[in-house]
Amino acid sequence: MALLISYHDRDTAPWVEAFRAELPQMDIRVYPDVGNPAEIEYAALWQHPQGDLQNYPNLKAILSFGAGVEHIVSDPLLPKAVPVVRLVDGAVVQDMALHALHWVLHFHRGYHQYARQQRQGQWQPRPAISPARRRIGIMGMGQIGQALAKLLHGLGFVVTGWGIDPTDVAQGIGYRCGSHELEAFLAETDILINALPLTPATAGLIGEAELARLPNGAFVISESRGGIIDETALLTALQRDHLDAAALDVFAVEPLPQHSALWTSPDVFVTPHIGGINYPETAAVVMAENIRRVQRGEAPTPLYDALKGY
Ligand code: OXD
Repeated sequence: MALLISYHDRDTAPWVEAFRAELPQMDIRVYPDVGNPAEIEYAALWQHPQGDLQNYPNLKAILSFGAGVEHIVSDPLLPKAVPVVRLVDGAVVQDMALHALHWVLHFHRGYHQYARQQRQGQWQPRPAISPARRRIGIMGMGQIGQALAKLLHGLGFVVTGWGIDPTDVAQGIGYRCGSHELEAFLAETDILINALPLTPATAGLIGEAELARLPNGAFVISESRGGIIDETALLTALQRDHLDAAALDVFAVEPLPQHSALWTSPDVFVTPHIGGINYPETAAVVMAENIRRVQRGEAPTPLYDALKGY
């Protein structure tokens, strides 16, 4: 019985240590030192070499190192009968909420403008509004969206979520759902936050027409996946001053290509997909518990749902 770790571009030593602490009986292998492929029963993956999963005839579960699983399910040779398990770790949920909160406060208080003013040696307090007059729209009300909504609502912001399906939200938080409510949701959003998973239903969801629905001077924060907000349309809306600024942590292509105009736009803040940090000491606990569930004959959770696309 072995667990294979295939974690693209990461130091796997802390992960091996964390999994050993959680699963002392498990033989842990790190790709490409797979050993006998027939012994691999579990695979923990982030951007594995496509087609590789075909080599393990006794796989019982595939565990993602992230909440998103498109890096796994896009593999055309994915073994269809093996469950794919998303990673929902409270520590990452909290980090993602804090990442978005950072940018909300940054834009809400105009710190991006003060940074510019400092470079020009300009002492000029700017007009400000209270949180109670700032409308935050969160696309995607999964665990991250819900945690963020509660945090922002608690700070006095006006918060509305949007999602594809109906869902329950905490008291005081608004919710709109479905494509027929997207326009209205965007029209009443001063700071738009993208916390949606990338699925066939969300790919390219926010293009030129949708960005045009946002009020003049709106802000965009994207932290779940690129490919949902059209980057060219976003740049155009910023250049035309319809939008004020954007903070992007995720991109259609990662790493963000050197030639991308997003790097040099004065209105765009680029971070390299660091919104949620994956800590081995918390994530391995969640992933190991899922492995134990499979060993006990129970379903791991949350499972990738091919119909929903995440
Ligand atoms: C994730 C990520 O999917 O880190 O969790 O992007």
